[in-house]
Amino acid sequence: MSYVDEVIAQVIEKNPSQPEFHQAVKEVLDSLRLVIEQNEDAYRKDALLERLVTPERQLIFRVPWVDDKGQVQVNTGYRVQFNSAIGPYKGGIRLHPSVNLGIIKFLGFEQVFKNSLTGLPIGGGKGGSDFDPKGKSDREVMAFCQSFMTELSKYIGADTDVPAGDIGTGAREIGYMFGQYKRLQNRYEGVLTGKGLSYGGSLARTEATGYGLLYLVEEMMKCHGEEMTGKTVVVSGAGNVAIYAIQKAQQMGAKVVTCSDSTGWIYDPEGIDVDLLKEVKEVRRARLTEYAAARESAVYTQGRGVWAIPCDIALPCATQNELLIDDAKQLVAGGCKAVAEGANMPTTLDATAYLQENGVLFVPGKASNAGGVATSALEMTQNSERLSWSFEEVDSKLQNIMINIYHNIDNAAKKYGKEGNYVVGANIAGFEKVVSAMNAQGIV
Ligand code: NDP
Ligand code: 2IT
Repeated sequence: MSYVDEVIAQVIEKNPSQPEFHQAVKEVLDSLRLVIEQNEDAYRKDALLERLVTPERQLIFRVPWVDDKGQVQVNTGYRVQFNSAIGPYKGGIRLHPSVNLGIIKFLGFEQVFKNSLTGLPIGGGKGGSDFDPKGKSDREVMAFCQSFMTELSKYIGADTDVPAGDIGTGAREIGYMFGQYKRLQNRYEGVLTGKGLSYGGSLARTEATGYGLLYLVEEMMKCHGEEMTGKTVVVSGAGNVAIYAIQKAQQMGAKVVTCSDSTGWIYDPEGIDVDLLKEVKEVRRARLTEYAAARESAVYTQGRGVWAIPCDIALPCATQNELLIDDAKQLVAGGCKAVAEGANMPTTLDATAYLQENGVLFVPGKASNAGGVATSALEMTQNSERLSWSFEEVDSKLQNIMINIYHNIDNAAKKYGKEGNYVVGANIAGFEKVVSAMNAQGIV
């Protein structure tokens, strides 16, 4: 059995009931075969792959808090500090009822390669809890965040591990967590990113993941002789990533005709009204039915369905495994030319293969959604030098980072004879830097 197959089998055996983690490891290791085969003996002797798929540290803790009725609730908190070869652990905190150790491990594993691709000095980690912020009062959210941070604060720090937002964790949650960290540690430091602008946040961090996604897509289209103007785009999700992806796509002259949330989706042939979407989701924290109620051109349908709409470009921006093989078939039938992941691992392995086999340009999330964490790293830099850069400065750095990522993954794919396969390109380019740092630091 090849070294890659041996390690994939071991991961499945040693981490039962973690299908998302298995999926992420398979995707990465499968596409690294070309590189690993060239160094198989040395890598095997150093157990390089075993170390790569085993987190440096995994924390699981109890998060008790009191709800508005006086009832004590207990959630589980996680922080997986996956790999610190190239910098402090860095990655978001997901608050969603579906969170479990396997989900946090898949996200942490992906984050290692994503952070490497940014070119910035950040290692990979991820955290979260099965707490559901939906329907909770601000006081309940604060009680949860304070309890979560009371435990987490022992293991993080500006030079150790710097969490940020993800599904269910936005500016409100980051604020409560930052306040509690400062109170417990008596340190005012950049321990979290995605902070509010009044206490050390970076301009453009809110927009960064969605904007970065479009900067990369625009560069890719340009390199394939296409421009964004006039393109029809379908987007899933209606959260932080989706909202700013829609906004930037429209600024580039494309028409975005869909968005979705966990209960249904919108088809708006006149183009999504971003201001209305922001009002419904960011201010009212409401369902998309309220968007449809306020806009005549919009049709709301319960359940899932955005991939059935014919488009030039599809941007999955909600969650993992939301673009399945039948969706991929619909996209191809509808003339889709490019799929770029705003979410982490939204496309299943068979759907990815189908898109690639049918000539669709496909960019994996670890490359195309790296703008969020890259801008988090820029927030860390600003915190360290106790300065704040202008929106334009951060945005132009973000743009350069995304353009560089595209060319790096494109070149890595070409170098290994896989031109146009950005999955291979992203995994190889991300891997090379991490491995070089791991090798230099000895067996740790
Ligand atoms: P948000 O919580 O802001 O938004 C998530 C959106 O996806 C919401 O519209 C939500 O619906 C929908 N959604 C979440 N879970 C499900 C589900 N199980 N089924 C259907 N719809 C779902 O999160 P973000 O926008 O921050 O994150 C979206 C994706 O992007 C995630 O995969 C995240 O890991 C990834 N990501 C985020 C980055 C960031 O900087 N925030 C950076 C890079 C990647 P509803 O409104 O009903 O809750
Ligand atoms: O998946 C991700 O890259 C994020 N949720 C952002 C992480 C960060 O540290 O900004």
